[in-house]
Amino acid sequence: MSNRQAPPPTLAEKYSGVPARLAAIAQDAKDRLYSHKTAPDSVPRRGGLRLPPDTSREAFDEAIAALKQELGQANVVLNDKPLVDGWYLEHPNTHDAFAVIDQEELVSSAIAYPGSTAEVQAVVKWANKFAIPIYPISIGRNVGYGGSAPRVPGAVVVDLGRRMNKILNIDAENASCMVEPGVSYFALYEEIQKKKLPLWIDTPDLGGGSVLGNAIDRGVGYTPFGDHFANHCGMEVVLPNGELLRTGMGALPGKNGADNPTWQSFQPAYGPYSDGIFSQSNFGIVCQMGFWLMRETGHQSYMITFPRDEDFPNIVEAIRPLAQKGILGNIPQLRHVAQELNVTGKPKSHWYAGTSPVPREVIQKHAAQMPCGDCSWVFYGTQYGDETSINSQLEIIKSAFSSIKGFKFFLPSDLPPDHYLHSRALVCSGVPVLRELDWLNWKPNAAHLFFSPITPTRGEDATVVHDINVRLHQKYAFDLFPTLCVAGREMHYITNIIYDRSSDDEKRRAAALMRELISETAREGYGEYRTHILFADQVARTYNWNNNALMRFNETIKDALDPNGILAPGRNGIWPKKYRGKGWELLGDSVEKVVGGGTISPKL
Ligand code: EUG
Repeated sequence: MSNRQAPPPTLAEKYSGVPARLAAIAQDAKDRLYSHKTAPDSVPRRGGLRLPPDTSREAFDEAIAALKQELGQANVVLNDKPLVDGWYLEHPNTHDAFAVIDQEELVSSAIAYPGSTAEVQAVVKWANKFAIPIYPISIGRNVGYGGSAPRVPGAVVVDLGRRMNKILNIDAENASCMVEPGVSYFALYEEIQKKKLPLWIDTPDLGGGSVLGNAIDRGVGYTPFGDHFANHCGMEVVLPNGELLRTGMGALPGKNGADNPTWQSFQPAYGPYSDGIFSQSNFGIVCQMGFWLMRETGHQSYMITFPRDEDFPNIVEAIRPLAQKGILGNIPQLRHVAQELNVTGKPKSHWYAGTSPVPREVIQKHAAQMPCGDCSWVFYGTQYGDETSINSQLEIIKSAFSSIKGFKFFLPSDLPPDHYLHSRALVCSGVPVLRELDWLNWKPNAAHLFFSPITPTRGEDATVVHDINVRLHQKYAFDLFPTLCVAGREMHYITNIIYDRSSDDEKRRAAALMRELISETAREGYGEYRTHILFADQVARTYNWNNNALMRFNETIKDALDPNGILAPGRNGIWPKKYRGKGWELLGDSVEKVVGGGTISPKL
């Protein structure tokens, strides 16, 4: 690579850095991404410091001075410098690095860095006293869903990860751990290797995220422990009034002031199971969280290709019984062959000269020359256990797919060393990597949005959602990149909408595409499991059965726990009383309308 960028931070240098084993890969990824960048690193701020809603500069300065008293001068920083998007390993905590609307809209006024749970409580009490909204982030790598950006412009971002990044415990006997918000998958993995423990972590496709943050956003990984929220055990939470709560067995004090010995062993304890309300919500700040770890085991990843686009429903039908019987022990991915092109890290222009979506026959022509061959769907699976067991599982799987004519089975040894399957094999055995960053070489200045509906694992339902995606991606002229994470009863049908963040036209189309995807799939009865903060209002309002009973319930909880409405207003579409009915909700075409100019911040 001719243009060498400054080296990305390593884990030894920074809690959010990359392990030494991936330093060279990270450098290459950075160099490649920056080689496509045509936009400047930053532009001068037009608006200057963005104040919290209804706050004068004078009141803000007084509040900030008080916060500095609590946390120390160095641990409160004004967000008044030019905004730098950076990239995955050097990401901002000031704004959404993948801004869809004006870069200066989803911005904080300041960033606070608490160093302990007690300091988080102090920040919360401060926010109540000064009526300033706060927005907690763990590491801030919720890429494609808003990153580290607050939903309310001018909120104070509480960056938990920078000073709260300890692995508090790894219990090798119980196969569990307890972490703070700033512990990344990379950091947890490296610590377990260092201690030579026979344990696996579970990582999502990219390893730089927060273990705690991903779990409370109900993210997904790819070992048998891939449901991150389901595999957590115990939380310590600061409530919006500053009170401190332990959930599960943690509520029962251990002997002589110790933590309860079963805090990481038994999830629900006694009484209502409260943990769920602290996921995808704005009801509390999770400062510690326990996780179950998997015992290491044998594993074998493989790839199966299917020849025709129309095989799609039959593939889904074949997967369902395999998953329900537990033959598939993890969450496999089913991808369209278009992804075989983009996971090479080569730009779209390498494959196709036009600006329209790459035509199907062009994808076909290229795929025919690649290791996957001319195919349509690619299944990435992994089997677990000892060799004999894996081999018998693989026979069952091949036999199940044999109803689909022309399927082809590949082991990693059948494919060249740079093929994506080798990366999949790492992720599916709990080794966090960076390979998925290659998607972002598709376009110059690339950013992306995830559209993430849930469908039953049934061919008919999956086809409805897929057909909507095919049609609407064509309508808005985006390449369709579906990745399906398939379980026995449901699948996460994820599409990655990749746009050039220097183009208002692309951003407007991406936002319009999202909005129409959400509304069309909802009309058919399907809903998203997670979404970008700009679409949270729309998604939350699709869950409106019985006159919005669920949202009214959430609002009741919100108002009881957070009467002043200081904690992450608008997160997951939940607005505190103070904000409701004043035009904060982004519904209809309000996101598209403010692309290229305008504000999402009405008067309170
Ligand atoms: C992916 C999967 C997700 C998600 C975002 C991205 C996969 C990308 C299952 O959830 O939310 C390759």
